[in-house]
Amino acid sequence: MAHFQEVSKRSAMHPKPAGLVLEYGTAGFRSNAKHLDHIMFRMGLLATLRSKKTKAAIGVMVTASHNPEEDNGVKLIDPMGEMLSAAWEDHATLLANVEQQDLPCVLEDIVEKENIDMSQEAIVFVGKDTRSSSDRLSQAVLDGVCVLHSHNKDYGLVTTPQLHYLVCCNNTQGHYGEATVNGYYSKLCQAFIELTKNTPNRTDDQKHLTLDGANGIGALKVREMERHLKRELQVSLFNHGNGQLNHQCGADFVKVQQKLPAGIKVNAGERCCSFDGDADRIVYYYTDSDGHFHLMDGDKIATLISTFLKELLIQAGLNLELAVVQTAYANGSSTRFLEDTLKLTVRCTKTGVKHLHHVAQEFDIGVYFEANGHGTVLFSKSAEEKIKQLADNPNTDDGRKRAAILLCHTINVINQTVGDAIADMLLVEAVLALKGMTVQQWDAIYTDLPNRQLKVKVSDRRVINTADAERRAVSPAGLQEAIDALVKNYRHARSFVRPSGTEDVVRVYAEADTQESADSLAHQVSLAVYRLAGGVGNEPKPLH
Ligand code: 16G
Ligand code: MG
Repeated sequence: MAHFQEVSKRSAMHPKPAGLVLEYGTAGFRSNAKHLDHIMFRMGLLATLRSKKTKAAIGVMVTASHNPEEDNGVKLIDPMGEMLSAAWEDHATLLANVEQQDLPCVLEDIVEKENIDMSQEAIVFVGKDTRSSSDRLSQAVLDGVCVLHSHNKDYGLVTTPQLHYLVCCNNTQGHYGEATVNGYYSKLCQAFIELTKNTPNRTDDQKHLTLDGANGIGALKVREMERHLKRELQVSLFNHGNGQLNHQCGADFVKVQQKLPAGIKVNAGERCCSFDGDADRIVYYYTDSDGHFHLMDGDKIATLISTFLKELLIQAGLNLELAVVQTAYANGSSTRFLEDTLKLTVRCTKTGVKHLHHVAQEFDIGVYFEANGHGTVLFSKSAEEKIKQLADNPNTDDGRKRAAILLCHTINVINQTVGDAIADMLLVEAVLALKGMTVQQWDAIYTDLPNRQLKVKVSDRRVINTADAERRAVSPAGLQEAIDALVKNYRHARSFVRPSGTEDVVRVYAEADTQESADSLAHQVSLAVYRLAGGVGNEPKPLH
């Protein structure tokens, strides 16, 4: 226990509320900020152990993303900027829930199990979002880091993807970029300027974008980035911190409500986008002259980007496998377009960024997006090398060279460590500029099938188990058969249910040829869940 004597004393300053049990879920720990002080301290400890184990910098981000202002959360970032490995998620849950007197024992167990050399130096990078609780909570993380005598770098206010980038830069000795926030802006903005510099017909309208910053960190950081863009992109920023975080604004609100966020002023036909509270999600939209709202969600963003990449690969004459990774929530029309029209490999995974990220790593180029706007593009090392060699080869003909150079700049504008609203925004803007495409033309690539998402409360959502990337329910008995029978009554229909990883509910998704059908199917499937999976409260009511 010798290593952890000080921890024992210090942890008394970060008491665990009696009876509180939290789990390291799809996006780390998340709860009301009042309950998180001990979690933060303990994640400071765990990050230090992870750093000793990996002999690399580890990130700790304090944020609750799109949750309301009163919540907060924390997630750990692994050496290459990826999400914490699954085995360590279990350590995190264990450490979070142990009573204070047993904390040294659990730490010893982790050290033993992971064979950690405690004399190894450690370094932990800490970042936070703009929530009023984030300051206090990131101090608690730093307290945990310091009690184990680890080095730390407190980056203060940064977006989640910026911290992922900073960790990756540090651990690749600057190969991925300079490990500063300024280094991030200059890498992305230089690539953006290079991409757009040969689009002489780009009008002022095309250079202008309206952005809803969700009153969060993304807004602050876009302001900071502006001078690097040299007016090649002019952003009208709304919800820049003048209102409440995520309240009637932000990517989650716009995606779920399918309407404009509060607090923005925009004319019909103008291109807008929304970030979420920690700027790792983005959706685009516009309203037409009839006042109809048009959403370009993660599926449409993935389609635009993969169309662009496929064209460049053909122009460059490069034979690299390009694949798109989606979840069950991807609109059926997007999957059909990607497979049938673009002739790309499409893979479906379980919900949660880390699942998509891992599958995308299997391809030369893996585009991954969740419908809710989380996503990025991954290039394998060998794909990057082939592209660079082609761009640098003096014998490459002009057409192929131009395409290879554009691919090089595309690689640099993307944040390959994790989905990044700022990087994705710059990439989408560059693609629209290069293709001379309006937001309306982009929207028209395919038409979404009408769909509906509902939630059902049940006494224990763990009774629902799924298979086939959450598209089929294997328990409780009879549920999948009931869903199959209902789906047969509608045209172009599909439906699935899954237990939420972030809320105590079962989620229901349905799509069909008309909105009425999608609504009716979603309701009937909700009833099946309610009846077969232990629904609580009132029976779900029809939507109409
Ligand atoms: C988390 C995930 C997100 C996923 C969502 C699903 C990350 C960084 N975030 O926010 O990818 O879409 O959970 O929530 O992985 P649900 O399980 O409640 O439907
Ligand atoms: Mg987020």
